[in-house]
Amino acid sequence: MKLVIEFSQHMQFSFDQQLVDISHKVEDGERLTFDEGLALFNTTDLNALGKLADTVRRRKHGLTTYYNVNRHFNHTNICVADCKFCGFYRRARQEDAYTHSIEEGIEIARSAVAEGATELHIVGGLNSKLPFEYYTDLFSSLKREFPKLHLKALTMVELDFFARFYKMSDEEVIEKLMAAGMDSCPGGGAEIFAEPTRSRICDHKCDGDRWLELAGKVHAAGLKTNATMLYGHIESIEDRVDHLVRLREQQDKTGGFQCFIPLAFYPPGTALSSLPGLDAIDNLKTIAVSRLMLDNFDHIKAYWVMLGKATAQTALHFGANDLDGTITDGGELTHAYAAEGEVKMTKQEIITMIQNAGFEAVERDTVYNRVGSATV
Ligand code: V47
Repeated sequence: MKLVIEFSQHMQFSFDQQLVDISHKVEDGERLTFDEGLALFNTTDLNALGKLADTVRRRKHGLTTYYNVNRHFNHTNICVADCKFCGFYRRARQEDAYTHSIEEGIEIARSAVAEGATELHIVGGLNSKLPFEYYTDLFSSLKREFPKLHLKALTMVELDFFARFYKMSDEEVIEKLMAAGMDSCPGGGAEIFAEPTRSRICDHKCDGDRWLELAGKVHAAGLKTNATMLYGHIESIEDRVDHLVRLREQQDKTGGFQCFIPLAFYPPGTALSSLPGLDAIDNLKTIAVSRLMLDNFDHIKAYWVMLGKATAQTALHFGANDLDGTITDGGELTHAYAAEGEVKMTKQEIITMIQNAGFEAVERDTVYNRVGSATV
């Protein structure tokens, strides 16, 4: 009770009266409404917003901040979609279109494992030149060579494409990929669910309801998935809050999301390159509002590659409890959206970043089991 009173008194220093009311709900662990989500985004009182999100973050995780040792493998950049925000994809006939062989995938995994990676993050374009067996062979070959390497592979958009293109049921696609070695799914492809915004930036992709439906089916099959939101392009604040509320509703139903990652749009090299991109204030606000709205998500990740290191580190005080990974040598997609051009960190760098922010660094595996110790 004392905490509530103290916290409420703090909030009286806020010049935004709406945050005072919201703070009472946050203290009582009550769910915030759509309109309260809008109010959080619209506040200019960044300190009060950060304090609220930090309260929830500390209640859930104390000082613990997670990172992992991982690597991205982008098997192909050939894609039949035409997403306006993407600087990675190519058409099959373009000179710099590529598809990695399974042997190349194994070599990339080998060097990642040698550097201590516990996770391979595998995503690529929607490539109509590849047979479904490419994926099952890739996963089973990787598992044969590296049985302990966690394959966090394929977005809901890729699974949707497989079901339609290879004419299989969703369940069959999921079952075959799991049998081959898919251990969990990353959160990409969610972009922004709200229409007409989604159609304007990625009209060849499955819609928001379908993305959520597939996530539910993967959860039902027993795998964890992540969720993302691409923001800072042409979406409205209402679109962002709608996205968070729809994820929260899906999580109530199937419970398999382990982590939410707001992805800051990086315009260079995309069809939307004339847009200005994001500033630190909007990035920090989006992390904080995500933490406050997604009461049924355990983890909020500040993805340092897209946020930049300084903002990601600051985000640990705005509700984030995870920085993603060392990435060792990011795949081609990672290079396409890296805000500061950097795609890898050493384990010591990431630990120092967390400790200098006043938190305790914990290495995790993909499904948030602790691995190793916090020192190298
Ligand atoms: O779906 C593409 C986004 C996503 C750009 O699950 C862009 O742990 C910014 O989902 N600017 C792929 N973003 C990356 C992704 C991800 C990354 C890290 C961890 C996890 C996880 C997932 O990247 C795409 C799209 O939303 N994206 N282009 C761009 N120019």
